[in-house]
Amino acid sequence: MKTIFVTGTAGAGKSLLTSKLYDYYTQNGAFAAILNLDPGVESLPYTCDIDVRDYIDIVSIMKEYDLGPNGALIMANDLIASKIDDIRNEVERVNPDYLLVDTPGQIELFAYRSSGSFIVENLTSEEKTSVFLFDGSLITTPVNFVSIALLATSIRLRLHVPTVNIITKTDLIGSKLKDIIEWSGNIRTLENAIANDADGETYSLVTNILRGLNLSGFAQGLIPVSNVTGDGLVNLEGALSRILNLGEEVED
Ligand SMILES: Nc1nc2c(ncn2[C@@H]2O[C@H](COP(=O)(O)OP(=O)(O)O)[C@@H](O)[C@H]2O)c(=O)[nH]1
Ligand SMILES: [Mg+2]
Repeated sequence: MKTIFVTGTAGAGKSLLTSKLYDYYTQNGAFAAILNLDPGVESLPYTCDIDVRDYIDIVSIMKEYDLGPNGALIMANDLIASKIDDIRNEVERVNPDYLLVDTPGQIELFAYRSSGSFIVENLTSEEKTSVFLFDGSLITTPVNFVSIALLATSIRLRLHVPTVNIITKTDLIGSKLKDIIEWSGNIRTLENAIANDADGETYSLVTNILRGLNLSGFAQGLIPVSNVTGDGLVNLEGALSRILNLGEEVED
């Protein structure tokens, strides 16, 4: 069983991508299953095979502990870790080739509380990877691009798994996609774009951050994907395979 954690900022398209990856693997003859880790979500664009909402109920937490929705979400995410044995048993019963894990809408609840990295570490001992979604509609300026890259790097530090970076919503951003691909491939082009876009103080801060990020190859191979048209999914699957299957891709 190979596990793929789908991460990214709120609204970046994690849940929709999870459903598209599920369809992609299923249509290509692989056995895929979805684990929803978002206790607060109301509707999802797929049917879950394993659902954390079967274990944790936000409304009861709000009532029982007299919490508002945000406090209850934080508590719910921490409680998930205490259900890890049950969740793992369910995953093992289903035992898919590919387990797709949709993470909570608010990524900070998952990545920056100890429960997230605990779940990533303890859900399975087999191959795992993560996909980080750069929301295409948020990274249309070079400064925003660097700030999301910083977040992606910070989350990678927290989760400790190999990560494939992708841009979503490419169907919405038109010719901006070409700029973003250029920024991601060439630090000089990105620095020039920041110089044209930002004041001196911002330029100095962002370019210093950028040099640090560049050393870690932060945006190498940023893959453009549209969850609506399906463009780029084949490239994403190829990149995931290179990590998970040492290059052996699912059959076409
Ligand atoms: N046009 C377009 N919309 C998208 C894409 N990915 C997600 N969306 C929409 O963006 C919104 C948030 O997506 P969702 O998957 O719920 O984001 P999540 O919070 O990261 O799980 C939904 O209305 C999706 O239909 C995409 O690639 N293109
Ligand atoms: Mg979601």
